[in-house]
Amino acid sequence: MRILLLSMPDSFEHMPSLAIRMPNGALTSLAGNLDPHHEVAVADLVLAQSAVRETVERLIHTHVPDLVGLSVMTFQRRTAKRIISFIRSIVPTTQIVVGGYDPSLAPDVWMYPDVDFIIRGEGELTFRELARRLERKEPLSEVPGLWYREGTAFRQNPNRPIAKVEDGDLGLPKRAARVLSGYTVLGRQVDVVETSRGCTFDCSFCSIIEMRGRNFHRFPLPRVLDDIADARARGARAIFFVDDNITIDVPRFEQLCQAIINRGFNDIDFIVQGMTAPFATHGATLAPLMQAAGFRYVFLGIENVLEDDLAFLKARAKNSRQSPGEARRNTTMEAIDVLHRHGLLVVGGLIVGNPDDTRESIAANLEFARRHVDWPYIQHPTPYPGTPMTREFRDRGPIINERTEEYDGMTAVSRSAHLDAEEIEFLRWKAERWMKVRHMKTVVRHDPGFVLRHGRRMLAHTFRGSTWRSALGLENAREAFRRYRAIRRREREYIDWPDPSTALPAAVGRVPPETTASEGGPVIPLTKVFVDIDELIRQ
Ligand code: B12
Ligand code: SF4
Repeated sequence: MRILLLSMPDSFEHMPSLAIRMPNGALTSLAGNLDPHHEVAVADLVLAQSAVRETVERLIHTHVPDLVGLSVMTFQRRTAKRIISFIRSIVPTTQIVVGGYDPSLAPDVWMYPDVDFIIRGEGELTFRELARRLERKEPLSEVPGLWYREGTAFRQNPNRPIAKVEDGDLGLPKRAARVLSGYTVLGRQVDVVETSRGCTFDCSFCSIIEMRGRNFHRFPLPRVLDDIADARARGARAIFFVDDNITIDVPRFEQLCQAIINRGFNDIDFIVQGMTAPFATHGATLAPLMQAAGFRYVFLGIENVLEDDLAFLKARAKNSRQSPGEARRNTTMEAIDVLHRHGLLVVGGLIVGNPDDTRESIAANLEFARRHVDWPYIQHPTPYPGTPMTREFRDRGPIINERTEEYDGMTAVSRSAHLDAEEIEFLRWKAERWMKVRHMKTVVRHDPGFVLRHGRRMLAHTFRGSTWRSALGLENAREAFRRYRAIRRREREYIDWPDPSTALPAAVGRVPPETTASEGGPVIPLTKVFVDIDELIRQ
């Protein structure tokens, strides 16, 4: 079969595509686990953000796929549906399969005529079986994890059990299947590698538990090293370990660091995410090993610095520890200190705008980020499908925005008891830009060439919406915020194609639209936005 796998172009505020364009690890893993005779192409559309429609059209004409697979997060839902409807307009017979977090956790919204298959949960084995059976024209009713269209209804097969990754059930990702290039973190070619899957915690905002239950599975370390070697041989100079929670097993993490050093892979910049408590507890041995292995950024799931908020987010346990004879204490500062002492940079993951948050509680978190983290990754609580927090939000009623394309974590879509959503977002936006500017010094030291070439555009991106008047305080910051939000809305129009929900009935025969669709106005490529803002700043 000829198979085309696509990840969506949508990116969000903390990952400006000018500086960060990461591959989607799911697609190469799916490709690597298909039977080898299939011809498979992987295209990460974040690499073609300003020409999505043209790129999809070209890929369809070049690869002439029998099956197209899309990987979709919730905030990418609208774009994915538009892309599907566009693909259908050029090749009506191609079969369409969707997978990833949104189709897995909100399958209802994917059961419509343009979609043939929904793969729920882990995808490799289900997808392999689907391709096999389609090719052999065998029935699909025995394929766990698969929902598929039968006439006008969807048949819903039972879930597939979690893969035994420790037993070698899964083959290595197939990076050779990628057909677009340009992956980068601040000018260094970046790749993603998995060392484990799953997490045993149950933070209320996290999708992982509903996706796969509470469990932790380790890939064998020799396989992980082969995977790193493959990414490195293909030019990666930065690698993001996309494990849900690598810090669940610290001794193994330390072995991994040692193995990286032994194999001489420590010329790579590694990025990893984890909880604060393991770093606080084991930092004295773990942090120096990480430093020697080449780790550079650690994404810390701090979530919040106030105990009441941590309780709401169910993130207390992972952020605290208790020594014998002592009261349980928060470990955030200990973790940050030990990482900093060993030259590691902290990306501070915080969530502000929780249902009981006041102006003061948000300010306390923002001030903490300003003082202690290197790069702020501050988000608002977002009701992703199937999470315990979403259920609570639906019961308590604070959700004010159902436009899932804005569920990127940076748009406040719920209010607190004391503040409306827009005010919450404004407070974060106002504080965060300056924290990002401060980090430029560190970036210049590590990647001077990149900053020299792109520094102005990076600043322009961070300050979208601002003018000299607002910078000098001659204009209310809320004006700049209003412009920033308008720019964001336009940026989200990644493909000029109508939403299938509204357009399908009229699109019989599927005629391309003459004008740009959408509430947000015409598509403005990001590059143009940068130039406009540059121009604005020049004035
Ligand atoms: C690494 C990661 C990132 C990275 C890299 C993203 C990338 N380029 O892939 C970064 C840091 C950039 C990131 C950012 C964001 N992320 Co993120 N991220 C993750 C994380 C930790 C791991 C994802 C991963 O690579 N897993 C390894 C691969 C192999 O597994 P997988 O993606 O689950 O794919 C499997 C199945 O889903 C399925 N599958 C996936 N796609 C497809 C497609 C087809 C056709 C098929 C058949 C099957 C299939 O099969 C795959 C193999 O088994 C997950 C959390 C988690 N615990 O998984 C969150 C997660 C995916 N992110 C999430 C979100 C919301 C975001 C952000 C919007 C905001 C945020 N919270 O940070 C941004 C936006 C990113 C952007 N595009 O700009 C949510 C998604 C929730 C949802 N319902 O949409 C998750 C689940 C975290 C959470 N909050 O619960 N993220
Ligand atoms: S510790 Fe991380 S991966 Fe685990 S449930 Fe909490 S947020 Fe999700």
